[in-house]
Amino acid sequence: MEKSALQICRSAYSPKLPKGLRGGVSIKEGEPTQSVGNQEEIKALFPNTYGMPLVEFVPGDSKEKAEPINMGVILSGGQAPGGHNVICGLFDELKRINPASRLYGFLMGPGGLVDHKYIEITSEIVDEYRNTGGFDMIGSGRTKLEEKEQFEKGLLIIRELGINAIVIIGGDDSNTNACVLAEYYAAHNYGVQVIGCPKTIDGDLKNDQIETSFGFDTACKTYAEVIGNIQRDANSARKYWHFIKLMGRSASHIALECALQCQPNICIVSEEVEAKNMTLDDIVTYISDIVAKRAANGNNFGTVLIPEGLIEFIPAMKHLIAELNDLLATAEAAEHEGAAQRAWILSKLSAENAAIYESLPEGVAHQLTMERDPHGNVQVSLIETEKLLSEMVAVKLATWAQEGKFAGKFAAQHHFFGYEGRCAAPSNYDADYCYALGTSAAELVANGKTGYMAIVKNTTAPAEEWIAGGVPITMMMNMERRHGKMKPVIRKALVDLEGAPFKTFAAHREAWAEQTAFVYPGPIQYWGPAEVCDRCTMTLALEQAK
Ligand code: FBP
Repeated sequence: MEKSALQICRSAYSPKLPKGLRGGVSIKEGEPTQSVGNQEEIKALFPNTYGMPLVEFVPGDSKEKAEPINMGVILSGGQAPGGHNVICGLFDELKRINPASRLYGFLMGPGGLVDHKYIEITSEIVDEYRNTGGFDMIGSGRTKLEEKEQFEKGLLIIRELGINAIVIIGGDDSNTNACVLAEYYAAHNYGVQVIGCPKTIDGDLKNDQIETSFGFDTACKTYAEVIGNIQRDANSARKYWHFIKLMGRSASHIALECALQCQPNICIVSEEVEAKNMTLDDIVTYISDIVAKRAANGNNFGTVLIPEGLIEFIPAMKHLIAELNDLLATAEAAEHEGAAQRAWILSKLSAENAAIYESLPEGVAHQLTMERDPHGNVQVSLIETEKLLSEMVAVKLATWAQEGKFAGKFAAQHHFFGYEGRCAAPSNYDADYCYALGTSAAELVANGKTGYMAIVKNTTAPAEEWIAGGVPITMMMNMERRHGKMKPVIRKALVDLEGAPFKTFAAHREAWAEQTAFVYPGPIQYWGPAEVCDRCTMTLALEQAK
């Protein structure tokens, strides 16, 4: 594979490891743990993996004489910068523990385990991918690993390759499934350990034990760079309002972090929209008011950040989507396409939802009916909320202009930043964090653990002071209704409206709306002063500030 000059130099970067993971590693165990909710139900569902202690790695004996470990690794779900470094950390630690250890990569996600598609990851392969973005070393996929038949089929290849442990690198759903798999293999005494690793650019896999999911840092910095560039363009030409949709399937962490970094005129936070029971018209009015106020000061330009998941947080839209989900799951749905589909949907929806559906621009209404993902979710990345909002703002401003309430100009540009950031070359934070997560996961396996997620804490301090260890996945679980059934799941972390990141934003947003207080963060830096190159996200810094 041909490499750019930056890639060549960057591949020589040695990720910084916490003290506890350098050389010989010992394990320190805490008290037994409880799940965050529904303790009795979770305990009954996970009798073999419930209640295990938190663990921490501290400097200790070298494991050089330990038995070789054969491990399989799976990348699950959306790409996130740093995934390759998790694999590099796993590989280096396994080889350090015993050079005869082997690492197998299952191809294209969890499906690779079930379908027995794999490669052996060698030092040549690992060296090719050190500190690179993407998941292309082994590919990723969204197959759900949750059925006993899948677990048993996976076991066949696990036995054939003499694998002792599987590491699943994924988000909340994939780690929930990792826990189910760990419990299943433990209950059957198969002698196969399962360890999870917290990944997702969305930043919604975090809690008291997990400070952040990997990839959030790099993705946000990448988006913040281009948002900053757009803001500088907006402030130079002074003629466009830029409507920028940002990834994040459900939670608004990415939009909020970019707002903290860039100080746009407007940032919508889905969780606030839901909490205040706002309608689409309320959001449009809020944006239009700010456009009008800025126009009155001669500023016919600005930026609006919109979280990708917004549509599902507007209570009325949520009801419409829920009814559409049921409708589209019927056999009859397949008989109607194009214009006929629209008419059929309108004839079937309740009067209230039909009225909302009809009021939407046709393109957006159609986007709401497109194919669901394997988890049954609307593919929000395909819904052009940025265009929906700007079109509705334009209509409102035209009405206000007729009423003499708006005398400015309004011209909009649209952007969607998502895929641009998911495979960016990892920042120093993500490169270091991921390498430490991989090293921790290998140590959890070496110490006989299963049903754990690798964690690294204290990451706002310099990397050598980071604290690596593992958390029992059952500790992060509670029961939630999913697709009509109560299921054990890891709690998804939405934006906390009482948390420091949102409160900081809320304290400044009025000033940012009226003034032009743009910040231009510039590109991620890999070499230079630590305060530039090693800084974490503002979300994490604010959350961890004592
Ligand atoms: P994960 O939660 O699997 O990490 O993926 C998150 C995400 O990047 C979302 O931000 C986005 O909505 C979605 O994936 C897009 O999925 P796809 O890659 O299938 O288009």
